[in-house]
Amino acid sequence: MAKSHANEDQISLFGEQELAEMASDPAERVTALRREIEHHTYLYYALDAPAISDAAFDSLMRELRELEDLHPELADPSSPTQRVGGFVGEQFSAVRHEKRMYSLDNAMDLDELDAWIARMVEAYGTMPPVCCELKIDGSSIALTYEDGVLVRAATRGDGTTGEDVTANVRTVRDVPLRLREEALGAIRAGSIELRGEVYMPKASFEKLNAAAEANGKQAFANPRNAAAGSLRQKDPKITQGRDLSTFMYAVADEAALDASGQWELLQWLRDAGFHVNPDVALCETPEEVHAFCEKALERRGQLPYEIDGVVVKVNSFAQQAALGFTARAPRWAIAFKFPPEEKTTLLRDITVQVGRTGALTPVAELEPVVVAGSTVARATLHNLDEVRRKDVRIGDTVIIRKAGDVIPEVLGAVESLRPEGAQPWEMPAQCPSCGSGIIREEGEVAFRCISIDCPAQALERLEHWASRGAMDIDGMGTEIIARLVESGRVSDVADYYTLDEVELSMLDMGRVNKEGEPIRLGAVMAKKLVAAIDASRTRGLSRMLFGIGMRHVGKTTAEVLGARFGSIRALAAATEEELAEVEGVGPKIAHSIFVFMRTPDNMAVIDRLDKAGVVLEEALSDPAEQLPQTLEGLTFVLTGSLTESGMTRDEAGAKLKARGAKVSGSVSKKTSCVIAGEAAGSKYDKAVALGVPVLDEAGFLQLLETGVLPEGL
Ligand code: 0OW
Repeated sequence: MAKSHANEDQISLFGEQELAEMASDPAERVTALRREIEHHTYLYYALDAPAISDAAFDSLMRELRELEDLHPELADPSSPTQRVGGFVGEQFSAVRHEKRMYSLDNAMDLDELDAWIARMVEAYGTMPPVCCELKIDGSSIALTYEDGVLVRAATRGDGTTGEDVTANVRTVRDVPLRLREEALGAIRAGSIELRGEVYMPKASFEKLNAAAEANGKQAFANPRNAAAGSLRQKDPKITQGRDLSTFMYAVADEAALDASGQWELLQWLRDAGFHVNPDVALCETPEEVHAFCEKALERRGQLPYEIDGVVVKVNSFAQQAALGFTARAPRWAIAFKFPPEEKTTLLRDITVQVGRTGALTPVAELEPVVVAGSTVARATLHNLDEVRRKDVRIGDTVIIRKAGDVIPEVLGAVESLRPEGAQPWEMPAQCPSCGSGIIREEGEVAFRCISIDCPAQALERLEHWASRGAMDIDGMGTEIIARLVESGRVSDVADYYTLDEVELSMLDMGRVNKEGEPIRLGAVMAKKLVAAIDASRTRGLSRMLFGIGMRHVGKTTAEVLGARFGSIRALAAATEEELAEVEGVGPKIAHSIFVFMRTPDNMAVIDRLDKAGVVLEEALSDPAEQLPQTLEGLTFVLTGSLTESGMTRDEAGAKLKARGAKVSGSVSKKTSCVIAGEAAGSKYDKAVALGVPVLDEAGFLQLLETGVLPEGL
């Protein structure tokens, strides 16, 4: 290949004469085109200094594609035409990071930043030179190159294990598929791993969300989530369309590169063809660091990408090595986080959302306002206590805050701007989703809709009823339930028992096949489902009481209630006092059951279950059958997992209670014995510290056999 006389201001890598010579030999021409295209990619993305127009660039790409199509023998995965690959398999394979990808300790204000600087001064007598960089609010990425060719891209994951997203990252236009020749000399090993941030520019984020909302799809909360989500697409073509970009800033192992510090590293990254953020400064004094941070904060709104602070790093790699790392983060770096940004806007209305578990949440409907880089039009007001505490009223001018990119918060109202006659807000008397009554249990902040027929809660309730621990309707998964609800065919659990095979087989699954026809559940699945629904009729009262979803009635309480009352009629007839007397059922749970049984909608559903042949009885636990209450008066605590018997903690607890024992969640001097399964945690340590007897799983199983604690425990 002709010697290249690369220098930045030349348009082309090659002289006219050389280009002409290459026209005859396709291999030469292809290689030259690849280098030329990489060169212009470098100028455009790494230096933000394009030398030719997009149209000229596209024509070079077109010629290269045509030549490669004509000469498959010249194929090369690192060619600029090979950015978009095929479908990624179902799962992304796990990638273990040889060198941990640390996070950063935060300085939430200038004082904390100065405290970090003081620690550096203490270590070196004076502030060592530090490199200040903008803290890009994106998704971290690790890129591995072997002999200068990109071989793998991985997400950060938990810092130790990430996901292989190579196919998707190859589509990010400023990620070089091959490092520039000039930079290879500084690499000490054949393989090198570089790290940086993948981000989505603000404009692309707004466009993407507008399109998502237009299609009734879930919008992303912020550009960082959008970047992370775009990296994890199964289809690289979707990633390619998301307009992602990178800023690279680190090398995994400094020993792999001939560079003495961060400033030099960033320069090498640029020379190697990477996109490096231009807003970098090498600072010698704390004042310079402050000035960089203030300037960054001022410019934040104008930048085309989101930043949430400044990263300050000790520049020298030798000094970095001497300072080392804590478990979480390097000692030689700190992230100065920008203070939360605040704006005012009009509180147009307060609406109420009904969550999947029936909780009613007040929501502030705002005049849209841009806060910390993204538009805010709604913000949760959490609950009535919060609305009262902040005393925000419809029509108020309110103060909104967003700390970085997290959920916006309503801080309060500007009283002096309050419209005449604005009244304190009241929680509606009925559930906005179904019109039923709402209650707030004492000690609870949330108001809840008490109907089990409430559309907003339908999905959650229907899933719970069908789940393994409840009525266990095999195959009745979330997608099918969602389609049954959306088709209006099922709105509460009793509806399950009215479904027939034919209509189920026709259920529209909300997707279309290649011919654009709706995909339906089908006869085979419908047959299986109807059989599973039938089988669920005879699960018995306890499982039904757990499945119907009374508040505070979990699996164990349902079992105790089933054994004590034997039928839904007897349970429904019980007074609050009778309920509260049952072992493990206190006044709060008794009240919840009592109110539940006196809500017409709920009894209507139970009547329909009864008529549908769902068994609502079960054999009373005959006191004579009761096990000898040999553990009466003893209190046990369970910790760790009972791997030998596979018993859950609930099941183990029920077995102890069946022998008269009490089971508590925390260890104290009053604890009679701690059952410590595998990987027992702090409760075990506390038992030892307090001298509380401990039984391992084998000892526990023996206890269940004999019904008494081993001698001398
Ligand atoms: N987000 C950034 C950024 C940066 C690394 C090197 C070792 C530990 C932190 O712009 N400019 N420089 C670093 O340096 N990290 C950054 O982001 C980190 C990655 C994971 C958590 C932070 O977001």
